Amino acid sequence: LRLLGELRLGIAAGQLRLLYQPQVQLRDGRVRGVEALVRWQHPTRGLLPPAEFIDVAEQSGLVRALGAWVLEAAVKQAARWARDPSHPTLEVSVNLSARQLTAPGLVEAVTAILVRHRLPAGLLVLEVTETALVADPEAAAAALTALKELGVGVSVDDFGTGYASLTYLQRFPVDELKIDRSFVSGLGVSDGDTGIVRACVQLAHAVGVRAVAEGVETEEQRQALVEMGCDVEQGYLFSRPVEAAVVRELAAR
Ligand code: G
Ligand code: G
Ligand code: MN
Ligand code: NA
Repeated sequence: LRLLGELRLGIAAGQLRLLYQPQVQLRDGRVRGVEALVRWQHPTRGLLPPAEFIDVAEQSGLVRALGAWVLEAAVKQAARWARDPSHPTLEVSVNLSARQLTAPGLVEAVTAILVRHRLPAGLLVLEVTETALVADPEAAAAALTALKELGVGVSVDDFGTGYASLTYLQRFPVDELKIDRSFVSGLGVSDGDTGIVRACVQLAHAVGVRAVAEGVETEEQRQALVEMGCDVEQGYLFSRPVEAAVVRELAAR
């Protein structure tokens, strides 16, 4: 509860930060986009990762204020990159909590932020989890359909770890599957994990969406993904989450 109070004040006081982790096209090594990852610069406890405060925020409803801050900051940065002719255009992926996805007014809020910063909708991708989709399928389907009409991309995060059935791939208009890093970490080591990753890539392509592998840490994992025809990698092998200024350098090379 103390943490919750501090977080409420911290959001108002501008203590949240965003780091960005590059997402790289396996075809040509080009940085296609980045995932925005929130951090809290706590006045006494240092830079806190989301594991330390997202759950508390989610349970209390404060996650809506946090989510609104993250969307605003990420879109603002994406618009800055989009105006900068010295490096390629970057898509920016933003994590949505389950509550954010189905809260009334999400689509209006996203629209207003895109307009305010003049960001083409196609440069924003929203990451949702399977859990968020099954929690309230009707509301989720309505939100995703409206986001799709707006031109915003939708990605299913932690794919393979949730409880959604495959029918939701037909029901929900998604553009990308992010294969959970628990499977990617076993690539080449565990036959089971290798088979799961291959099946996920094939499934993504069968329904006409992009396959992204998260948590890619070794050259062996990358090679296996290239052979499977996976589209995009994200992970420590290419880069940890970094400041916006560093993204600029990584994308330019
Ligand atoms: O950044 P890190 O690798 O520690 O992220 C840990 C978890 O926190 C991930 O599951 C990620 O989806 C989640 N997360 C990171 N940033 C945000 C955010 O802005 N909003 C929400 N809801 N979750 C986030
Ligand atoms: O759940 P979500 O996909 O949003 O999680 C992103 C999280 O994964 C962030 O906490 C990020 O720091 C972490 N992450 C990103 N790349 C790697 C990696 O290569 N290895 C590990 N162990 N974690 C990673
Ligand atoms: Mn994510
Ligand atoms: Na994930």
